[in-house]
Parts: sequence; structure tokens; C-alpha cells
Amino acid sequence: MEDTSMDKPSYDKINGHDAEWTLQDPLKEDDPEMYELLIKERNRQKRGLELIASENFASKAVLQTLGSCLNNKYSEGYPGVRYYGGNEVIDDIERLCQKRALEVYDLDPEKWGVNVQPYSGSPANFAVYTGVVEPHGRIMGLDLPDGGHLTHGFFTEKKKISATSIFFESMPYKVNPESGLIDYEKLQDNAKLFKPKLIIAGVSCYSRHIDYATMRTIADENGSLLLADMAHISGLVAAKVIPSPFDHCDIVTTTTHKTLRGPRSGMIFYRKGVRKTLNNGKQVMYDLEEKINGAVFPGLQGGPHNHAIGAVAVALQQAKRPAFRTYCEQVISNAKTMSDELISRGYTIATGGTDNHLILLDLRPIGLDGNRAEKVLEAVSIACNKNTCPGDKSALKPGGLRLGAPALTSRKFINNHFVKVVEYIHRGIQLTQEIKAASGPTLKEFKNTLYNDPNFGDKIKVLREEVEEFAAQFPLPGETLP
Ligand code: DSN
Repeated sequence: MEDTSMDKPSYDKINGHDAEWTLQDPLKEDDPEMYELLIKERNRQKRGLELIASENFASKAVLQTLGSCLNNKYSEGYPGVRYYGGNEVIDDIERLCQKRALEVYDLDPEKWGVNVQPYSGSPANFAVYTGVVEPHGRIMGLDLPDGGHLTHGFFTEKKKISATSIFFESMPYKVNPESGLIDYEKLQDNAKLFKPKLIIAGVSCYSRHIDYATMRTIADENGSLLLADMAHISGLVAAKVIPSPFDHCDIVTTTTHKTLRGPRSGMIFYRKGVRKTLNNGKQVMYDLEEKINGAVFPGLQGGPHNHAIGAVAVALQQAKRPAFRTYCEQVISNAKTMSDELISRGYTIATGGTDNHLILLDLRPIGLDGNRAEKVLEAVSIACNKNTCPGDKSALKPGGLRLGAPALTSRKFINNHFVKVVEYIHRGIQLTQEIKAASGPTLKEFKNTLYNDPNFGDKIKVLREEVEEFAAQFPLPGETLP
């Protein structure tokens, strides 16, 4: 019989059905299937060697903020001007995040502003383009096969791949195929002809410092805005262990989860105040603030992800501490060790080394490619990604591997541990060569041999177990699961 009692309100019975809306059960009890998957992924992260240059392990404080009540709130608009009530705390959180973002990069709030609402780096870049470049206006970014990012305007002969190349006119600049270094001279020549509205100084796979001063000169020669996409290096810039783009750029975008070690989110910094003083003494002011804020919201996004913004604020506070600088110094040192060790084993590293958190291992000189090596390393619990090398024609047939140090350095790996990591990579690459020699010419045949040939199965197992035993000794930061 239906319980209609008013003095004992209960959700236990609604229309005679069980309805246990406690909303308080831990994940393990509420959704054991998802819990098992989370544990599985946590264990994969723990027993593997994470070398994907764009990944990191966020701290417990960051993950706690990310998994907090901030997730529940809608707050379209900006602090003080929201389209929903109840945002007084959210306003404080967003303002705190903005303040910390400016402080971390030593920016004067009179000269720089920051939008912390972009959901991640790609939306941040697109917001900048829509904000400051007219439809079909011209953009120049580093080509994807040369180490640029998709959102910097990637297209092929057959297809416009990135929305940036669909809605804007994109002309890429390149690296020198011999040295692997950005060809600033050619960029300068082409920019003079193309007259871009915006030039992007930013990379996804480039192990050397960017010459922002030269790019500023090129931008000024053509009346272009200069955008730095510092997503990969924003932690290193915060720690002041590599040159800062802020000295030379008009706009700076970033993700917050790579070397910065925060949650997955994005930020856009823009200049404010006087842009230049004309000969007649008249001042020309920057007009980026309104354009960029309007492009993020209401232009492209709805409600900001307040849990992410809160967690970014936590990561920014961590990035101000001396320990973060020590971490970033160790990241660079570990990447150098990886590079030196591979070179001493006869491998080729694009540009001959690294100044930052990553290296690009060129496998073409030993007759291998990134696709095959990535698959074998994955099978032995080493995560990295295939990457094009200077001179590669197609992003689908990459000649090398991108290897990054940020994640393992967060697990307190130091140089001698990276010597060991390189030994495992080397053994994985030797196995790749053996498997390639024993299989047909296609990638499909290679994978078939890798996964199904019992001879290789045993060898893979031996190496994987060694890798996992080694990796599992290092605690995983940010543990939130019981
Ligand atoms: N996907 C990131 C990277 O791996 O570099 C960039 O967005």
C-alpha cells in the first residue's frame, strides 16, 4: 500500500517503488562497474611509464576541487555580471583564479588581463581567432607535421582538417628539415607576402626555445598580432626556467594540465592599456579585452566549468611555490638525460637535444617508424605517442616518437631513473625491429605478429613485467580513490 504519511517524509517509497535517493553512497557502492574501471585505469597509470609529453599527474588538492560542489553551479557571465543568481562564492573563486594567474606570470593587472573560462586549449585558441580575426582573416602557425598544433590552422592538400583552416585562411610556417629548427627567415619572407592578422608562436612537439623576440619583429613588420600558445610549457614558464612569451606577445593561451599540472582547462591572457604611441603623441590602446571575453562568452561557450576554474586556482598557487620550480628544473634535467642516453645508444634526436620537457626521437635512421614503435612500447606498459619528424610528409606516417618527462617527474623520477627508462625504451625498440623483420610489410601484419605470435608474446611479457615492477615502486600523486 502506498505510504502517504506526511509526518515521516521519505523517498524510500515513491508510488510504491523503491527509490533510494541518498546521493551519498561512495562510487564503489553506487556504481561498482564504473568504480572497477577507475581502479583499472588508476592501476594502469601506476604500473606504467607515462611519457606522453602533454600529460601529468594532478595533485590531490586539485582533484578534490575538481570533484567538488563547484561542479553544480551555473554562472554564465563574468564575476559581478552573471545571468544566474547565487554566484557570490563563484565570483570570488573566479577572481582568485584570475589574480593567481596574473601573479604566477608576474603580470601587472594594469597591463594584462586573463580569461580563465575556456574549457581547454583548443577552445581557447578558437576564441582568440574569432575574437580578433575577421571571418576568413589570415593566420600563420607552425605546421602540424613540423610540431605545431591542429588548432594552429592545419590542412592538407586533400582536406581542411582544423576548423581554424575552415573559418580562417591559414598559411603554415615550417621547421628547417635538416636542423629541425623553426625557419624564422622563411616565416619572415612569407609573412611579408601573406600579411597575416595573427601569427602564432606555439608548439606541440618542439624541444627548443621559441625566439619570441624575432617573432615580435616579424609581427610588427606586418601589423600582425602575436599569439603565444604556451600550452606545453606553461608550467616551465611559471617556474621561470625557460624564456617567457609574455615579454613579446599580445595574447597568450594555455591549457592548464600539462607542465602546469592542474585540471584540464584553459586560459587566455591578453594585453590591456597602451598598445603604441604615434609620432604625433597620440596613444593607441589595446582593444583585446572586450573582444576576447566576448568571444569566450557568449560567443563560443555557455556556463564556465567552475570546478575546473577552482582547481586551476589551486594549481596556480602550487606553481608559485619553490617546490614547483624544483620540479620544473628536474623535468628539464630528466628530458636532457633521456636525450643524452638515447644519443649515447646511437639514436637520433631531432634538433640534437632539448631545452624543455620533451624530446623527439627520430626512428627513420634505423628503418623504423613511430606507429610500430608506439604499439610495442604500449604493449610493455610504456605510454608515448608517434610523432612526425622534420621532413615527414604526412601526419599519418610519422617517423618518430615524442617522449616527455613531466608526468614521471611528478612521480619523483630523477636522472638515474630516466637512465633506466631509456634502457626499457631501447629494449622495446629492439623488439620492434625484431617483430618488423618477422612480419609482412603492412602495419596490420606487424600488429598481427605483435599480438599473436607466441615467440614475441613471451618476450613482450618479460619486458612488460620488468617495466611494471619498476614503475610500481613510485607512488602515484593525487590518489582520491579508496
Ligand atoms: N593533445 C595535446 C598534445 O598532446 O600535445 C595538445 O593538445
